[in-house]
Amino acid sequence: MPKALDQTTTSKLSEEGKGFDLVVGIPSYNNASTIEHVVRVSAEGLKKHFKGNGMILNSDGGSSDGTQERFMAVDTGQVGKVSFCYHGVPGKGSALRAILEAARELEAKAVVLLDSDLRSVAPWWLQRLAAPILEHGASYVTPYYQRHKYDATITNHICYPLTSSLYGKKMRQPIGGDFGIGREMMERYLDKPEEIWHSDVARFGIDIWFTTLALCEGSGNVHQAALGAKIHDVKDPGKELGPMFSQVVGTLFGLMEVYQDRWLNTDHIMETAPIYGDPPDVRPEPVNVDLENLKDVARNGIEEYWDFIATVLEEELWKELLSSRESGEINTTTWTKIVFSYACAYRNRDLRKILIESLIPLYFARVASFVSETAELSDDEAEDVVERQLELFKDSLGYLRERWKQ
Ligand SMILES: Nc1nc2c(ncn2[C@@H]2O[C@H](COP(=O)(O)OP(=O)(O)O)[C@@H](O)[C@H]2O)c(=O)[nH]1
Ligand SMILES: [Mg+2]
Repeated sequence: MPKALDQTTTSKLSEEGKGFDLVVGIPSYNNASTIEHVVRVSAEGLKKHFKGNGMILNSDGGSSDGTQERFMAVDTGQVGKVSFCYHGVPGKGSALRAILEAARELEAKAVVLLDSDLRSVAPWWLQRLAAPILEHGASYVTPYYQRHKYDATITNHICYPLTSSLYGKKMRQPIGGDFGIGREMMERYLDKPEEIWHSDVARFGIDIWFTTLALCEGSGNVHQAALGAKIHDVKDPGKELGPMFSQVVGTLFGLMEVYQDRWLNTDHIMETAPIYGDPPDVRPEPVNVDLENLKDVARNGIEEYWDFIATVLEEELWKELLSSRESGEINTTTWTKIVFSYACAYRNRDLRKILIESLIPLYFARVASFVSETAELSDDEAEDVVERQLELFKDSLGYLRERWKQ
């Protein structure tokens, strides 16, 4: 029985037929100005690469700007589409749960998820995200984009190095948002207990939850799809990043406990998940960072949480932070140990809120340091810095394991 879909939507879906090769799912919340392009491109992609054997779904969070009307107004020819409002905790995760339930009703072989604020999406993205599943036995596909060196900082400094080193599979964009999901993982996600959908998984924790479960529970391979540039609505880090950071990082840390058997006593050889397709030659749009402001925010936050931070970190590590308190920057070595220490502390449910709050200024300081360090570097050269940071995470797993067992 679907939980995030109402009866009306379920009956509407039952009129559409069953057994589609591909369902494209588009979550939205007030994306009227951008969703039409995503629908048009999806229809084109389904016709061109899947003989039209697919459907397009829109799972909306109760938009007040006419997003659903815009979605429905697009002429998609023979490709069917349905727009609905999901039920449950408001958030991206609930929207995606409803899409997976709908895809199960439609008996789709695979689902491709596309954000409704994408501008760079092209018809061939559908092929890249779905073919590894439909033709090569993959269970799950993450996007592989070329991004500007200052874009995707939660990914670069936490999700990518932590997820890759813990679970032994390098996936460059574990929270990229545009995913391919096969039947097996669809069922696994939907079979999880109801309480999951009352956690941050119902919000922006969904991406890292999808990826981590695919790595830890999936029986097939995980792949990456070369998609070129990701151009979408940019967020103001100062205003909008806080909730997203806490939902993503909180979910990631929480999953480390669930899947500790996968990393606590096992040393993986870290391998890169296969990249499907040639990365197109694109230059991502530059992201501007106000470095002085970032350092200020970092310094102020570190000051505010200084005493609490002292309770999380070992004394020696905390002392290393004395200079960061002045500079508003944190180097890779110190950062790695901070992340590991915080992950260990996160097992204490009572501290979770303040842990994440106090990690945010430290993370800003790491980003500030990265920005200074790579100011004169090209995107490719900055990428080497990200790779070296990942290597350091991997080489420091002993520190994490020791602290975890204390
Ligand atoms: N239905 C629904 N969709 C959401 C919600 N929040 C975000 N989304 C969708 O999830 C996708 C990603 O959100 P976005 O804000 O662009 O996040 P980012 O690209 O990861 O920074 C977009 O398609 C949003 O419309 C929500 O509360 N409800
Ligand atoms: Mg976006």
